[in-house]
Amino acid sequence: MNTNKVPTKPFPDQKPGTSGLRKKVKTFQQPHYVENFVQAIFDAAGDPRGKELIVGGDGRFFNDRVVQTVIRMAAANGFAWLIVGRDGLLSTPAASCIIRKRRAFGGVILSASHNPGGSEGDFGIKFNASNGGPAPESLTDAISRRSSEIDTYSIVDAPDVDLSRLGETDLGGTVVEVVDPVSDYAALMEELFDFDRIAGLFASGFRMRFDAMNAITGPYARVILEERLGAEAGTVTNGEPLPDFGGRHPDPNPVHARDLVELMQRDESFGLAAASDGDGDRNMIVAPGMFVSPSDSLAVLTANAHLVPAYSGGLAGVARSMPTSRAVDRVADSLGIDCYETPTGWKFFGNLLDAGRITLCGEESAGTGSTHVREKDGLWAVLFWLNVIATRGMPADEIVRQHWKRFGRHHYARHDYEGLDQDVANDLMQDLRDRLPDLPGRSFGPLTVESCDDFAYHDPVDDTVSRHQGVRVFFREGARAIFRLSGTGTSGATLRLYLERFDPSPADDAAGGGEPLVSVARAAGEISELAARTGRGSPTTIT
Ligand code: VG1
Ligand code: CO
Repeated sequence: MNTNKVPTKPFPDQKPGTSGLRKKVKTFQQPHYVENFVQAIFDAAGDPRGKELIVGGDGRFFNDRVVQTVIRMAAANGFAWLIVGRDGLLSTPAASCIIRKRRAFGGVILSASHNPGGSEGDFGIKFNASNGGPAPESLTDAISRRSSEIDTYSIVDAPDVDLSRLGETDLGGTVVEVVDPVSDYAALMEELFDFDRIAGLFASGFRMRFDAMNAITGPYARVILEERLGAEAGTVTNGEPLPDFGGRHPDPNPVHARDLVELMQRDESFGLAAASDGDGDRNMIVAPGMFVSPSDSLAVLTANAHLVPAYSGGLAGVARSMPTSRAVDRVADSLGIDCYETPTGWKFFGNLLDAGRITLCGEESAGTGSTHVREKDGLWAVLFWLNVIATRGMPADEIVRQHWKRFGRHHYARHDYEGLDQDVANDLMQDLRDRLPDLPGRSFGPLTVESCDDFAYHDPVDDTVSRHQGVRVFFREGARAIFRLSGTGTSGATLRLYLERFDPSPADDAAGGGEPLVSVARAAGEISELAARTGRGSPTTIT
């Protein structure tokens, strides 16, 4: 079998963002674009010879082509063994699970996660290291540097590997093993949770709805929820992974999965509704009559972790991304454990998890996870909720209300301003940073600024420092506003404005969210001159 060394020229735009390299499909379809980036990964990640690599993706448009390219290039670069999900499919948490289980060198995951798919949509490639987690910043920087100087890549001359059948194929000395994408992951879930108890809950007539959004989690949810746990047939909806996700935006939030929120308002026979995103690492939880904000969900799961077999021995600590509400901080305080605050993006949790400093972690963007893998994990979070509901014998909305009574409530919302001009967005952030020293003591409507800063993270494990991770403004009245620019978008700039306000003795109703945050949003708007600079009177999306 021939190995070709193909001459190439660098592309200027191959710097990974919050989670891998994400671009329009059309960008990835340029000749050599995929190959350059994959070679940059292999060059930066260390000597691949004789090692094992995990390969799979979320099934979006172009997944089937790129997976074959990665296989041919991995063979040419000397990997000994490739584990590929059947049909080139693997959810992000399942890939992480398999990397860890096989003690592999790492994994290449093909996904643009919650971004839309289809030929006009987005594609992405990310590398996970041998701990199963997203490449840390030092490695993504090295990949980006390598991509800017690359002049050849290696690829074997071979026909496509048949990925529809399980088993092993030899590709010029490299074994390509096609595996069932679900089985290792399902086995891990069975170790973590009390499956008998959850099955008992379903047997007693508990109903739920899981919307897989025609993305990767369909096959996982069907096997685990319907086949193993006995949830009624039809529990999993939109369960077929489709290249364009059925035309929907696979981002599980109250906007893109509104029908779930409506279902839980309308139909009292359901005890829980949930959804996941394109690559299966996000979770949306809807209790009867109530959307559970991801920040609240992290706090509730932390407070109830002792009820789940895997976490019954106690938690080492917890972590949340900086914009995530401080609800979990209160729980950590009452448990007497550390709570770390990291920049946005899962890669920052890796060191804390590896060092045994934390057991659970999460983000406001519907990501929750634990030491069981090194990625956030959508279905895991749903099983966690089911385990807690089954053990406490209490409806999910009641669990949340009791939580608020005990700890107080952090009202929370995220306002996204999408498709902004890049320069306008950059200037807004820069001017905001410049004005920070003047803000403390100033009042904006009923709120007075207590303190503010440009968030920098000092990793306590490896001492690296990540600066400019978002501007934080704290108000005396228990409110907080955070500004940062998205690192996952593929056109223009997205400004994210995160609003939070603490209420120590919340009313019993589920609504909230909006009203207590109006004055925080106004103050944030004034401080940043948002409307004047962007010309926008309101956000594109509120979640
Ligand atoms: C967003 C979220 C962040 C998440 C990231 C990847 O990043 O805010 O919390 O980790 O997406 O999620 P950004 O930079 O656009 O704010 V996924 O499920 O798209 O890999
Ligand atoms: Co995702």
